Amino acid sequence: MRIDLISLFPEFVAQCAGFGVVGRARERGLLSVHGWNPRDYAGGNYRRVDDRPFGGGPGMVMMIDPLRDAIRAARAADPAPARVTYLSPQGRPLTQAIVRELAARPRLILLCGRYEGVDERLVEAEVDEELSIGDYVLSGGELAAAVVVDAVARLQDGALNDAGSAAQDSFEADGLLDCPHYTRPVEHELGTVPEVLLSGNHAEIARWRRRQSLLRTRRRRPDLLAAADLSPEERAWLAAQPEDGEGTRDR
Ligand code: 9WO
Repeated sequence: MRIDLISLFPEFVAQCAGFGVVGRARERGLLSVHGWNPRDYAGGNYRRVDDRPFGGGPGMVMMIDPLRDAIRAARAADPAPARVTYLSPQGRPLTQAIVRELAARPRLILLCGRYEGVDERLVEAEVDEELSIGDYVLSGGELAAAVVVDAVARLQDGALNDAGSAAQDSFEADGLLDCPHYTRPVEHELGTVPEVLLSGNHAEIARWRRRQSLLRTRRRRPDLLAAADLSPEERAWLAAQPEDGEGTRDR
């Protein structure tokens, strides 16, 4: 997959994509990340990319032409057509289902705004979809773009060392939260590893993990539970469990 970033700080996102699973995906040639800085396409002695908002008010708005020329340069760098995705709080909320859809495309062009935003005419003419990573305001779209890059990179074939690990993600599998994890030592002053995990009985372990996921999802994210892919047996089992089935900590 090829990802083009339109950003005043493209190296910021590229840096985020330099470590761990994403960095390895790039080393393995599964992913390339290219930055396009509107500043490089801005005219005049001052290379202006922003100007004051019509109608008044605080802050600045990103001008059309430097952004449009940067987007055109990114498009022209590869013959494959690409949609332009704008990261903004006004976008469609990002989900793992959308991540899967993005990860299957050959190319992404991610547009990162700064200041108070981008001239709406540029959005109308060039942007194909708007995505939000959550209901909060950042100082720019770059961190949101880095989130998208990370989430799609790990789904590229061969990015994860264990082929099953992406499929085992609870969101991937069925829209449930993940179960708890434990490693050595078995006995610790903070507690003991649940016995079932030491039993070697893989069917029992799978059932325990699944039930932990169900309890956790009900306690922490009942909204997800409503949409999750549960069997009638699982729904019945869960209904029979007390509501405080996941310990007493309030989280
Ligand atoms: C700035 C601002 C100032 C006063 C009142 C409201 C305001 N909204 C914004 C604003 O949305 N600024 C954005 C900064 C302009 C586009 C890029 N920026 C951005 C993207 N901030 N947060 C995001 C973002 C992107 C994706 N998901 C969550 C947040």
